[in-house]
Amino acid sequence: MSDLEKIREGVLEGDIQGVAGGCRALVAGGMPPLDIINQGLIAGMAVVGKKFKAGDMFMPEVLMSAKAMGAGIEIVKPLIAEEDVPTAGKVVIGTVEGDLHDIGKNLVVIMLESSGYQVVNLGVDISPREFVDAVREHKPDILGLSALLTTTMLAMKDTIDELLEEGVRDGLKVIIGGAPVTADFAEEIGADGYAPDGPAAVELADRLLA
Ligand code: B1M
Repeated sequence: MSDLEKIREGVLEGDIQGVAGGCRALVAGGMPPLDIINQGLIAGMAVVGKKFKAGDMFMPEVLMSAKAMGAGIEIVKPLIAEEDVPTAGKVVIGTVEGDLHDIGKNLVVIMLESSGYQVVNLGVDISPREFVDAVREHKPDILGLSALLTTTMLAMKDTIDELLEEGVRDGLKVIIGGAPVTADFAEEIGADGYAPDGPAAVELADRLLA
């Protein structure tokens, strides 16, 4: 097994020590940091996403993989200039107004970051106005809205309406998720897509930005 294969395998197995040690060894051996990230860490995480979708991995294992990947990134990232870090795109994400649930949204953030996205996590109870301000400030490719309550789902529509009214909807992809949310609801409120979980959110983001 090549050293990069070991990193990919370590990410898949959620082997934090193994991935960290493997990355250190590759850095010491002179491998370019971006190769370690792209061909080792991100490639490993892509397999994790596919296995989760196929039902061959479960969320706790996915989280361990994300942690292993994070351990590797911590070692490699300081060695590259910030602007050279590969980014799949920028995502601003938050839980909508009136909703304090953030466990699932934070899992989605971990998955997006592990897959190369730069993520600005606004937190919970974010008003339509705050989302608009964040879009103006951070200029993301994607805005992610999370809601766990049937009552706060409606704030997703308010947020999209506010984006339209404020003229910041053009060129922005809006994705939504959370237990009560469906693909039909996404269509109804004018979102660009719905994802049922973290790996699906990554797949959706990749598809929307392709
Ligand atoms: Co609340 N709660 N809660 N709660 N809570 C639910 C959601 C509920 C279904 C429980 C129930 O009654 N069976 C119910 C909602 C009923 C409804 O509206 N249909 C409910 C209620 C009623 C409430 C309160 C109103 C209770 C009260 O005070 N009377 C209150 C509301 C507070 C508020 O938000 N204003 C409340 C409070 C809380 C706590 C604060 C105690 C706590 C939240 C802690 C926190 O998040 N920091 C809490 C919790 C933990 C839950 C349950 C038990 C678990 C939610 C969770 O974390 N799931 C939940 C019951 C349940 O779901 N079984 C419940 C695990 C998480 C990994 O899954 O969040 O679905 P999930 O995220 C998934 C996907 O949905 C998706 O990916 C994630 C990862 O796979 N996803 C996205 C999520 N966001 C996404 C965004 C995307 C894409 C995918 O793109 C942008």
